[in-house]
Amino acid sequence: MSVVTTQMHGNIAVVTIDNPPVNAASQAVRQGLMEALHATEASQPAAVVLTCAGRTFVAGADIREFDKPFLEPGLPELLNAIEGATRPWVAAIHGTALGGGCELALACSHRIGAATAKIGLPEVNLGLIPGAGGTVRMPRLIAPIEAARLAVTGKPISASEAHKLGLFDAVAEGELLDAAIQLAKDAAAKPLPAPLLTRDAPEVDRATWDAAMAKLTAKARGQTSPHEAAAAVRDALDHDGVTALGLERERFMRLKASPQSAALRYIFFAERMVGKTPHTKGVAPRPLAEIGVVGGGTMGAGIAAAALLAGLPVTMVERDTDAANAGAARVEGILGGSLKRGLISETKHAALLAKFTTATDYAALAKADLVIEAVFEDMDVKKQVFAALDAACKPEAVLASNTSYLDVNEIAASVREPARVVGLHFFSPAHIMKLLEIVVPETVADDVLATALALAKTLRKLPVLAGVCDGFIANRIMTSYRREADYLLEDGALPYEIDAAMRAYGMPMGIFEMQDLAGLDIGWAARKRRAATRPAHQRYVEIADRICEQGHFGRKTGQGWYLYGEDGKPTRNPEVEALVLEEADRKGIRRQSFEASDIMARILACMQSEGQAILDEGIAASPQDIDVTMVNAFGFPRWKGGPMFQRTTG
Ligand code: 3H9
Repeated sequence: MSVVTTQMHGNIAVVTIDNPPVNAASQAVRQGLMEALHATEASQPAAVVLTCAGRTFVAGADIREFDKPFLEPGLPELLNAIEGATRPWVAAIHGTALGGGCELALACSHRIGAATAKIGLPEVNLGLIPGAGGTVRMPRLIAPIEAARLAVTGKPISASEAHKLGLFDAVAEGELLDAAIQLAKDAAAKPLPAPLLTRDAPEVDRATWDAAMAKLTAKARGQTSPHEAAAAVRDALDHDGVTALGLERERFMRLKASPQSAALRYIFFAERMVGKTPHTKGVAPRPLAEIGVVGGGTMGAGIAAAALLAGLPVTMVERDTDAANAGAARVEGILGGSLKRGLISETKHAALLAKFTTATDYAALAKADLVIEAVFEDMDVKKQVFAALDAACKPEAVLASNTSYLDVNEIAASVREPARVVGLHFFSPAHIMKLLEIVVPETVADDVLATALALAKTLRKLPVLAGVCDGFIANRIMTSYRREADYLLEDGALPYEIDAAMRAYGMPMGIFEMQDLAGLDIGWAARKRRAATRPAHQRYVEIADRICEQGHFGRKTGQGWYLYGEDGKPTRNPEVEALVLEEADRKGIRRQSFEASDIMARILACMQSEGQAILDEGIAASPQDIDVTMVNAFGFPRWKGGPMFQRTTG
């Protein structure tokens, strides 16, 4: 069947695109639309309604075609032709009209959205700018700064906002198609609006514009596409429509060939690939109606809040009433924050709290379908919790550990039915961080794994599957490059230099700032735990231990790798710098100076060799699992794809 079909509804032609899953504007769709345009230009219906089958309006150009030879007709030519139609074209938008889909809607003479529709120009997230007139037509339809906001931030907007801005002519109250046909009939009775491309661009004062763009691009760090998008919209204001279209095209083609766009497209598909495993193909997950959480500390409370915000009832168990109350206060704090920021309504806030209970007896978890343990990182403590869960929970309940390092095989072996144990490693703050490492013990049942993946989907998390080893994917690699950063200290760099090199590379934070933020005591405890099993030949740097021995645990004690004043800003810590020199001296190391690029080369090489070891041992199934983890757990710059992707680009 053709991906584009036309049917008459009275004297209105309804053109439908049907190209699952997201109606991407593939060559077949472009070809089909061009034919539909020619046919309707010949048959002259009163007007044309353009709609999509399935879950969404066109969600963009077909990104998979970007690496293949180009095939006619191009999207820009098609959209110019649609804009030149002699009959009104009404885009009837449901789901998400994104990128090329939004540009297609802009080429139509009218736009109507379902109340739940979203529209936007997310090309920047793929290292691109809109390439089919989005930066040129949008500022000729809505306020130019709002047009730039869409193109620079890549964030889609709701139907009501689109209506308010003038991007939608109407929001459908009932059936979208009926409302679109009505709008088409009304449009047919009036003169056609002038094509956007032929309109004059509004004047925007240069200083106002520059200030607005500086604000919009402030978070771009090393990513170039947001700056390019701002410049493209500016071009569109400074030139006539046709000239601006040519400039936009040149910019788009240059960016499409850029390493940043290659990396961003790679990570887009990688994020959709991970979390898929042949083990769960066709396997039904177990029910997930009630969740239990053991432990009300930062992690337990974050996990409970994440589950509540996803609509799941949660019972939290703590060892005594005081701890349960403290856990409840943490959860309430998180939900209160969501209310304050307008993310949830008063009614929803009250409904979520009504679904939350605390208890001090494991018997309260008797009905839970899945329980996540988030207690102190100690194998004996974990085993005690699992023994209690084994006794209290129903036999089919899934038992999960939020451990970030410990041997989940050993935890699984400690219960009567090891097949129901899985690792669910959340990242802090658990209600915000998208990544969820699903740690797969040898004994896990396929439907338990399917349940863990189903939970990730319900919580809108990004699941990555990891095998069992010390630290799994994320913390194993982090431990390894933290160690390399320690070697760099002794070899000649100072903490602030290493952090600056990492930030310059595009990480949000350096490794030492990050440790100060998390608390140095956590890593210290882990190092003490591993001391007995550390290979004798392994180089060991004692500087972090020395800092901890003095009671300095980072930000929370006002001192760590850095000093923290009243304003909380880190400043260089001379004591630490003296300690670094002392340690190097004690070991007889001749310190040398490092450029930022040398520092990053060593850290990156270390991430890559640990990543390769993780692949060789089968802990991660693919380089994509490692890259998605590094980008989402530690802010490895998305526009560099991840450490493993960097190997392929040289
Ligand atoms: C563009 O338009 C350039 C133009 O300005 C100029 C051109 C000249 N192409 O995310 P999901 C696949 S650039 C190909 O899991 P959801 C996706 O890989 C584009 N494939 O679903 C997945 O495949 P699989 C601008 C695509 O419901 C499946 O569809 N547009 C595309 O969570 C389902 O995707 C964008 O950047 C595509 N464009 O979210 C929008 N999009 O099943 C990108 C998706 O094999 N897309 N696939 O794993 C999205 O943001 C989300 O997919 C969307 C749906 C919100 C639409």
